[in-house]
Amino acid sequence: MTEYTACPLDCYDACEVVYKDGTLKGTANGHTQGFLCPHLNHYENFERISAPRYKGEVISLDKALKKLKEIIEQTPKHQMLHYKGHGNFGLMQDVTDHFFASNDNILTDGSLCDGAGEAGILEGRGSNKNMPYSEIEKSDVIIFWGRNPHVTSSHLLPLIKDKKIIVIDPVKTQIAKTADYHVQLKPHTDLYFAMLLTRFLHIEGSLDEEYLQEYASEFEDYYELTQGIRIKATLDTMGLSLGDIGAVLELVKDQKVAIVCGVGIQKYSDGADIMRAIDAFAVTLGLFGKEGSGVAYLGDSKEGIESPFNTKSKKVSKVNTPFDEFESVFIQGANPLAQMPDTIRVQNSIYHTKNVVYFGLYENETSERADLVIPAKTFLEKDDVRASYGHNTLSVMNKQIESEIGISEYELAKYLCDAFGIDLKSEQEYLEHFKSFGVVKINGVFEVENREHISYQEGFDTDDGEFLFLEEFDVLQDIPEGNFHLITPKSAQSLNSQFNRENYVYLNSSHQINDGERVKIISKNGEVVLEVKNSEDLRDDTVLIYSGTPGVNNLTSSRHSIEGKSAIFQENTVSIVRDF
Ligand SMILES: Nc1nc2c(c(=O)[nH]1)N[C@H]1C(S)=C(S)[C@@H](COP(=O)(O)OP(=O)(O)OC[C@H]3O[C@@H](n4cnc5c(=O)[nH]c(N)nc54)[C@H](O)[C@@H]3O)O[C@H]1N2
Ligand SMILES: Nc1nc2c(c(=O)[nH]1)N[C@H]1C(S)=C(S)[C@@H](COP(=O)(O)OP(=O)(O)OC[C@H]3O[C@@H](n4cnc5c(=O)[nH]c(N)nc54)[C@H](O)[C@@H]3O)O[C@H]1N2
Ligand code: SF4
Ligand SMILES: [Mo]
Repeated sequence: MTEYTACPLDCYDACEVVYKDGTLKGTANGHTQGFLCPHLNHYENFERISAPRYKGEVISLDKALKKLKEIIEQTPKHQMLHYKGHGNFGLMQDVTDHFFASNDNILTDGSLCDGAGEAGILEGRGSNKNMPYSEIEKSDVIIFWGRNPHVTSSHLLPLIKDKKIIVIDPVKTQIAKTADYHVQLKPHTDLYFAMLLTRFLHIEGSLDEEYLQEYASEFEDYYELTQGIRIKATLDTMGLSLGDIGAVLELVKDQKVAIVCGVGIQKYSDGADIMRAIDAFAVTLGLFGKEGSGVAYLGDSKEGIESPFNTKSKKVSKVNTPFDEFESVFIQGANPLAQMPDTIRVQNSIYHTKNVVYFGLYENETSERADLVIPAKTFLEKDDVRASYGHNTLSVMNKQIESEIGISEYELAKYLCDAFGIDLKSEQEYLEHFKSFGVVKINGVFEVENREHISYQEGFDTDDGEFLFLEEFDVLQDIPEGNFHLITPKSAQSLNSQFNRENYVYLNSSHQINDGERVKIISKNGEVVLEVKNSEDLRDDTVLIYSGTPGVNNLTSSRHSIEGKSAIFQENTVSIVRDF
């Protein structure tokens, strides 16, 4: 048994791990550099579900599996839903899709995460090929645009020590505090900021003309579009000045620039357009296809890896899933009762589902509602392979320990496939299949073979190889008086709803509400009561509640983004009520 495995969590870093004498450490080679993060450092201290239960009563695993089989048998095929989240990023997680798809049940599509931004990338570039950490490391200047590296990608930090840093974020994040320049813009105004940067780059005569001729010949039309923005009025609404634009342009001109975007920019109905406007700025600077330059976002962690599993099925969206149309739902690696938008809708809808099965590690809102609870094995107790959406490493996850608790995804799928007469290969064959997409590179790192380090060197993947610019946009509207932007970024203490969850609403002190006072936050969709913490890192028009905070999604809407079938967690504005 080798002591090497990898962190299973939904995280850009996808760290490789050594498990020795009962402790987890980062591997010394590669970007992990011997360090993990609080989630993995304390991984084995978090209390997990230790036994299956049905209707509140503890039962044996055998009985739980029989019960599951019975539920599936008794449910009409199109009333059986498999809802899968991102609790574990191992590629073997999808083995259960194979069972449910082959059994003619329903799976989900859509995104609670990066879907809107990805749609914008696909429209502009024709494909979503990411800029990996190894290229970010070669840049001179980094723009962290709606991305919080100290919290969500801390292993990037050692790679960018001596670089110029620009941060574009409504919050004065830790990286913003030491950055060369911080643009603390109003939430949901990035589209205008990106378009203005492009317009002024042209005015200053700093375009990469040759590059535009070859790969983005429609630029003049786009420039005309950017002229539709009323500069002064727009900057006033954003809370910025011309000086902010000048400062950013000064730092990026004639440099190798990596624009490192996160999901913060695109949790809006027009998230695709926002991402596309940022891409357009990068195109205007000629950043694609060159070493140490480009745009990093959440890549597709499965890029370059073919699935061996059958996943062909009818699908319903995971953003506004109509649970009430299903007699039974099997929920794996997810906590939809906290993490889906519009929790009140979700609660009302899932109330009508006769059999809710939860297959996971921890107790939460969803396990509490579930009729049948089946504990999973942790990543230390099963074999797997994972890839990353931040870099190109393919990590083999070797089982480290045996445990009496729970069942792995493969074993559960095997039980069901045998029971329903569906073909399933051996676990080893699937693991070998996934490993076959990797190759050892000169630096010794095992990487996904078909992923490029520098993408778009021969132009874009659109029909004619050219970048496709946005053709229209809506004029910036300010939010109603007395309302505030709600932003819901990631917390350092939790991974969405896993581990230590936050319980606060963060406000700027201009509200003159003391720490510890409980206030009611209200949106069009619902309300939540939380204790206040003041933070000078916030703008006075912005209310912050971290993802994973119980009740945060009472406030969010289950509408989809215009493109990308994605959730729009930050579209709703909120008001604050005291003395309720
Ligand atoms: N510790 C920890 N790590 C995580 C996670 C976690 O929950 N905890 N979750 C994982 C997951 S699922 C994901 S998808 C990634 C996401 O990781 P990130 O991409 O870093 O995502 P967020 O923290 O949601 O948002 C990043 C930044 O966007 C800013 N922001 C919010 N609204 C706007 C806006 O309108 N414009 C701009 N310019 N910025 C804005 C926020 O203030 C925040 O600093 O992190 C992963 N890693
Ligand atoms: N308001 C707001 N809501 C958000 C977000 C936001 O920024 N703001 N972020 C969204 C984003 S980006 C994402 S990705 C989603 C994430 O939403 P979810 O995918 O629901 O993620 P988690 O809350 O981390 O819950 C994961 C569950 O997986 C289970 N689990 C962990 N490991 C395993 C395993 O090996 N096997 C099995 N079977 N189960 C396991 C754990 O018990 C845990 O309950 O949330 C979204 N919701
Ligand atoms: S930084 Fe991310 S990948 Fe690394 S140990 Fe922490 S959660 Fe896992
Ligand atoms: Mo995510």
